[in-house]
Amino acid sequence: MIKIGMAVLLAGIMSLAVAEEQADQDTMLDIENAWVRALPPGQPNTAAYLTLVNRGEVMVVVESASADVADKVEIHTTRSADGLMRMEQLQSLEVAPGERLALSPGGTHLMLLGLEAMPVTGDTVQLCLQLSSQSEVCTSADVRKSRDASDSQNGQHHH
Ligand SMILES: [Cu+2]
Repeated sequence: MIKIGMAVLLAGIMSLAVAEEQADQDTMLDIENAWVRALPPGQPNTAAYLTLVNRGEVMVVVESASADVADKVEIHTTRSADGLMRMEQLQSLEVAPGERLALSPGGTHLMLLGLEAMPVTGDTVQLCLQLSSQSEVCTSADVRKSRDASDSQNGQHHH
């Protein structure tokens, strides 16, 4: 009886070790502080913001994104050209090992296009990022009208 117990335990430890190894080779991308901006109802699109943290040892490339409330999600960045702020689509986002990449108002963001309905404050939106390693990382994003107090302590307000 004792022998069988040990064998089962060992098998359990070994499969755990294999799973961890695969996670290391794969990607170690964390998503923090994800939120979606609640705009007035009727708007077809809105933006989502989040911080990507690469805790692994290889470059992580985000190739696309999706959200449960939108037809399509694009990666956008904001550039000023001739005094106007314009959004441009990016094909991918690269996060180097150890890097924190913040997507925030006025800069890079995820654009949620073709909303079924505008999410409202207090809702959560399921956001997923598809990586070049063929894996997917998901998070639930809070819906708010603007950055919360802890985010606005740097004194910047972008609209
Ligand atoms: Cu945009």
